[in-house]
Amino acid sequence: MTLDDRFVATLRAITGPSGVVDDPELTHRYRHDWTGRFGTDAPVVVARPATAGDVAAIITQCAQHGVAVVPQGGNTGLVGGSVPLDGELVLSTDRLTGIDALDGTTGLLTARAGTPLAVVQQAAARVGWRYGVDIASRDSATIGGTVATNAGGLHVLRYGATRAQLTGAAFVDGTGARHELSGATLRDNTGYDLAGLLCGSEGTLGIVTDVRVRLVADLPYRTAALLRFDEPRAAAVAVERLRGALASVESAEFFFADGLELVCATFSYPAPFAETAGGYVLVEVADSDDRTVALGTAVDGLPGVSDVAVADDPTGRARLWRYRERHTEAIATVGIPHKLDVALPPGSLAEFVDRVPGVIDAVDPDARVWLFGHGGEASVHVNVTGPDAADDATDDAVLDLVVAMGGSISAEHGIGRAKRGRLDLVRAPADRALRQRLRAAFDPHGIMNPGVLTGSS
Ligand code: FAD
Ligand code: 2HG
Ligand code: ZN
Repeated sequence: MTLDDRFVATLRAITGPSGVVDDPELTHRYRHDWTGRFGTDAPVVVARPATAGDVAAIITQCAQHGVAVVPQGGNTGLVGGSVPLDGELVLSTDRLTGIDALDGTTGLLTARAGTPLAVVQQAAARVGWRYGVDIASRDSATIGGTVATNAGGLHVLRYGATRAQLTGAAFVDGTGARHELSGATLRDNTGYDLAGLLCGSEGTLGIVTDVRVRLVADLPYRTAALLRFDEPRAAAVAVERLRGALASVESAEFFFADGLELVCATFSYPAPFAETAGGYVLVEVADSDDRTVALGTAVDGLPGVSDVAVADDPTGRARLWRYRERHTEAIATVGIPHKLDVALPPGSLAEFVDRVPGVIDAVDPDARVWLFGHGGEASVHVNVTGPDAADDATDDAVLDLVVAMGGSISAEHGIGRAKRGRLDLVRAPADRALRQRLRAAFDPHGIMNPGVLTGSS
């Protein structure tokens, strides 16, 4: 059904006048994704409920009238899953904000879904804890969005992705029914883990309205080291070794000289070393004692290291991290990127890094390839600039290589619209059918983000 005036009036009656936006100038930011690859110029209606009760009332109306809904948090997703490309209603969580419970003794925190991740992190720090997930989009990405995508990021190696932090959640399913999933305990083994199921559901099972997470200890000693390798391949081999080298490793990231040069040119940063060539590894350790010496020993054991920069104070560490964290923004200045966020079986990162440029060159010799990511877990962000936004040839070539090597077509960003046609590569028919039945159990009317994970959820 189209969103006619009568339905919009119904929404306004639920949310109040400021809770519905349909002025095209004001809806622009809800209609286009962060990458610029996915978006629409068609008229769009955005509902901005301020309470979980209003979310339930809106979804009830949508279910009754067959109106499809795209949930949206910070709209920083990188797979086109948060924008309304087929006339859906956008349900934004931007008024569902705030920390509702925070216990500095037990390390449990409850936040409303639209709360920015950075606000959750700061709240945890105020009571002497940390939140285990960190991503560069922390200021805009919401805690609900990180649940819906099962966001990974920079500390997965030590603390796991979002699913590992979640002890409970509240959500509204596709019929408008509200569900409270406890979360008052650190352990809960009473049957199906429904909160865990919401992680990575990409808005297809319902709207997450509240999130309960466990916090992690705030470790006072933290050291980061940026390593340069003359040989790019040596960096890819080394970054994978760091996972087992030290118990205190929190991040093991990698990138290459072309990405570093682009970051430095885009943001006018000085180069970290006299020479810019080869591959780079950024490793950070954290513990209750200083682990700098142990980190030095681990680095000494890595073949091919040619330069090292170390920092153990917040400013110095941030100076090293900016070379890695700002890749996404820097690449966006080159053109609309094709983003393939993939994982390889452990031990095969170097082989993938060797092979992927040739595979892309064979399809599009003018394309530029940028490789970086969470190398400690063989998780790679293959960014391709040059091909038209709608041209999937290079995407397909990269994903075919990943599948041939036994990898995963998404390590952390999800499937969204960008990869929905490729899920069949990695899911057997019986598996796909089971997932469809599960989806239908939460969303019997098929209104929840129907454009993502389609056909193969
Ligand atoms: P949105 O983009 O608004 O939505 C993402 C998906 O979740 C959509 O399918 C949407 O429908 C659904 N959704 C959103 N909120 C809800 C809700 N309350 N209930 C149900 N469904 C909902 N991701 C990583 O995993 N690791 C990274 O390191 C990382 N770094 C990034 C760096 C940059 C600079 C940028 C721009 C993005 C990065 N991302 C990363 C991607 C993105 O930030 C994450 O996927 C994030 O979790 C999305 O949160 P969001 O609130 O912006 O969600
Ligand atoms: C990161 O690790 C993010 O920096 C973004 O997941 C990756 O831009 C990308 O492709
Ligand atoms: Zn990432």
